Amino acid sequence: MDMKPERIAFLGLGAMGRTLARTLLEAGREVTVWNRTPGKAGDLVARGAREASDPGEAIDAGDLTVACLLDDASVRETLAPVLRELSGGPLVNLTSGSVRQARELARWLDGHGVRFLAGGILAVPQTVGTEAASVLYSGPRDLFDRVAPVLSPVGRPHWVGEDPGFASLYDMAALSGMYGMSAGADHAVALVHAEGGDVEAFKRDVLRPWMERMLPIIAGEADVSVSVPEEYNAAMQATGLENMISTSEEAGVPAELSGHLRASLWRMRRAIAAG
Ligand code: FVH
Repeated sequence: MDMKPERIAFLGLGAMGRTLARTLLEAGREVTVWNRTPGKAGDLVARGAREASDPGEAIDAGDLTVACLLDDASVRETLAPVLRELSGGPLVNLTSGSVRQARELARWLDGHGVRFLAGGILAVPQTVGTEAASVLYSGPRDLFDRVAPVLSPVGRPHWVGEDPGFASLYDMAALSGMYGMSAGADHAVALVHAEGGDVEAFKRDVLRPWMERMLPIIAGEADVSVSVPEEYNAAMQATGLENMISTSEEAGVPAELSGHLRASLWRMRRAIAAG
């Protein structure tokens, strides 16, 4: 692969795609953009991007193609007519999708001679290009080593393995953790609100400092097994969870929000039953 890192073909100018393309331009990359619906490239063109009228024209102008589209279906729809242009060249897909979709996409592209790196963006448009952004990649390590310095301005590159499904896997798993934390915080606030507590003071003085102290422990001890560390008193923990569920029921907080408590209680009871 003879890649001049600064020449990037960028497919997809949604909220995320536009931000990524702009960040790469600002970092001095040469970017040719394409979007299905014309008219979204104006500010990028003003910053020095070239606008292509179809994906093939963009791919021809770059040494590295990056796709950031809505979903797997839109990626396939966009790439199917231009597989010949892509052949031999590297493609990075920063479109979110499932693990199976990423593996099947990799097989499909491999069958057409396209060198492929799967990606998962752990950022929102507002954090792209900042310390808070990272991008997960999976696929051939040598390809990652070449591509990572080119795309690093958008977010810290992090390779998670050869399996093309792993970028999606780690992305979706990390998001699941985040949504779980968010559901937990919503539940806590709903309890305080339902019982007449001062929600703002609770968030500021109790919840936030508590969650900050607990985060390293939660992240470090998360476990796929249902076993409980020896030092835990499982019966006491189960009683604590029952108290949390009773508090929710008494406060009339919707059961959906306490689903994670019931799941934890189920795990704890299984661990107790297993001795
Ligand atoms: N925005 C975010 O906060 C999240 C952060 C984490 C990662 N996601 C994923 O990034 C992908 C793109 O997200 P986005 O925010 O840019 O999404 P939209 O603003 O909705 O833009 C979608 C683009 O996809 C194009 N598109 C849709 N369908 C097709 C199709 N059939 N063929 C070709 N292009 C298609 C759409 O084009 P248009 O509607 O303007 O013509 C936009 O360029 C996504 O996977 C997130 O999950 C973002």
